[in-house]
Amino acid sequence: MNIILFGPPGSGKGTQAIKICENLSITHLSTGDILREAVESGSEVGKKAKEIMDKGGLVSDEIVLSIVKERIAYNDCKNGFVLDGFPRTINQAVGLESLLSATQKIQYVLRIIVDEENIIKRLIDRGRSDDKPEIIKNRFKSYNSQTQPLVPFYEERKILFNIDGMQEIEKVFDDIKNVIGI
Ligand code: B4P
Repeated sequence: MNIILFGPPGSGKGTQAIKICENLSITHLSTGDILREAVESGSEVGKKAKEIMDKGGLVSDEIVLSIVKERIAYNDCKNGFVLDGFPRTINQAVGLESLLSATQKIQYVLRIIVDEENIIKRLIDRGRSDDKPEIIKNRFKSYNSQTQPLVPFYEERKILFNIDGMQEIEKVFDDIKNVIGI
């Protein structure tokens, strides 16, 4: 099974991706985690990414697509994967369609819905380096202008499913299990 987890920053994509992957024994691909690892390693990609992530912007489509292209070709993705935080722009979504092979179709795009007030509270409580009020504001701006347009894109393909993300973690997971039939 191949799944995309979609939603605003801090909606719980990473939290639910871990649970889905454990349950189905499939691979978790988080572009946020991969980019943070690149930042830690101090690589050229990491240096470019850090500047943008520190401001709450989106890393370039070119960088993100090349990371996903490389990673999705690994053997551990053959049985299925959860894309967590990718795609985040129409360009990335179009790029993803062209790099998936005929046997690697996306079956579900799960859109986790949480309102802004709840998210701000969650992120402030988490306290990651990009969870500061000014940066969170910019992450929302990026989401609304660049990522939100993916909703009609996936609605047209009839694979978008809305999940109420303002419930306890286990309840959110129960709703996901119902949608994907596990
Ligand atoms: P990400 O790492 O994707 O992070 P996120 O959107 O903030 O978090 P997520 O939705 O996964 O929330 P989580 O489960 O952690 O992105 C970080 C940055 O990387 C971006 O701003 C961007 O710069 C860059 N980037 C990543 N992908 C990119 C791409 N494709 N293109 C360009 N740039 C990209 O949950 C948050 C908190 O809420 C946690 O503390 C969790 O415990 C809590 N929580 C979760 N579910 C809850 C629930 N049901 N109730 C209460 N709390 C809950």
